[in-house]
Amino acid sequence: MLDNLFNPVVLNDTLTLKNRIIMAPLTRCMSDDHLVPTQAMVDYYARRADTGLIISEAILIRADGQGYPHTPGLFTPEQINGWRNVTDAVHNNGGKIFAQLWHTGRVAHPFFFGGEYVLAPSAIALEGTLPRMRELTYTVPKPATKAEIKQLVADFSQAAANAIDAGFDGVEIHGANGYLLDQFLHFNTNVRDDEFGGTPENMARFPLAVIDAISQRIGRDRTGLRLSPGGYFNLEGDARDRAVFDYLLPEVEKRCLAYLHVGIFDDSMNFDYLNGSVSHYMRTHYQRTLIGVGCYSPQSGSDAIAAGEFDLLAIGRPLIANPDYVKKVQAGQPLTPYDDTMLAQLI
Ligand code: FNR
Ligand code: 8K6
Repeated sequence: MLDNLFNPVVLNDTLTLKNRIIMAPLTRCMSDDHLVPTQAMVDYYARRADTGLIISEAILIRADGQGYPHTPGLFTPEQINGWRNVTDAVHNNGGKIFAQLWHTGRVAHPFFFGGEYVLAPSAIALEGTLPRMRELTYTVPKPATKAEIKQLVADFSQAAANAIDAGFDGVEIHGANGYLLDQFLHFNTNVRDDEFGGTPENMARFPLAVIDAISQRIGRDRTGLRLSPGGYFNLEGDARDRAVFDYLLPEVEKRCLAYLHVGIFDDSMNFDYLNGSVSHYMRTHYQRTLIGVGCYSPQSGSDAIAAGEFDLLAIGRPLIANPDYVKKVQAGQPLTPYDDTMLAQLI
């Protein structure tokens, strides 16, 4: 009884999706040395065009946002052209694709862009070494000045315009998983005492400025957002974060975006300060279209949609293992299990 996964869904006047299965954003570290998408990436995305919506792997809005090798960008003409090949191929196969716009903040490393420092809300370093680059430790970031914050807003907005130029159907603002926007939203990473820190209104100011700039630039119908109220990746949650998201979610709801997307790897995780799972918390505070994610099977995802826990189901790792995920689920065929060795290659 998975029928509800295959109902078309109207997001707004601009966008209708052919089913409720969304490809989750998945960083694959496969772009070329200029951070341009390759032909292998074109083919990889084109093979997944039967999902209701593909959300691209996180894409850098500018060079100093880079924290992992070979993650693609959307800030040079070559990168925009490279993405046009991807969006054309997806559209030719009848699919839709959003670009996930990304700046890693303190998770960036000067190694990648030849800079002197990385920007973040506050001078609090992430502990440990970079994944896949074990010899590099994270640096103490430079707290962004007001002028630098203004420039970041402008660069997010420009990247969104570049995404539309490149043929994307819209963008998802990456406000999740401990990267730059999320760093402003958690007390663990934001100890500012100016208008960007200290209170929920202040901590939400920069993320809301990015949301407003992008939705004014390309239209709110084409703007989605991913958030992680539970701190679980690249930063630690704090009971005080609850008030930040209690304030932010109604503010986001007022802005009538295309959707809001849960940022989590496993939705069975419970957070004391959210009184349960992240999706449950977000559903309680947000009534518009919500995308759930995190270790769901077709059955558990379909059940969660039927129970009203969220409206659309994003699938990550199973779509790495099964390019034909939608077809297999629809035909009741067994899925190939995911394992981490599959990250070495784009199938
Ligand atoms: C991710 N995830 C992720 N999230 C995001 O917002 N942007 C990204 O670029 C990535 N990249 C990424 C790479 C890899 C290899 C994995 C496994 C995950 C998180 C992803 O979107 C999703 O939330 C989780 O994978 C949970 O869903 P599944 O895999 O359990 O269906
Ligand atoms: C966004 C880019 C990152 C690419 C690396 C993703 C690697 C995924 C491996 C799964 C790790 C799961 C971490 C979940 C943290 C839960 C902590 C309780």
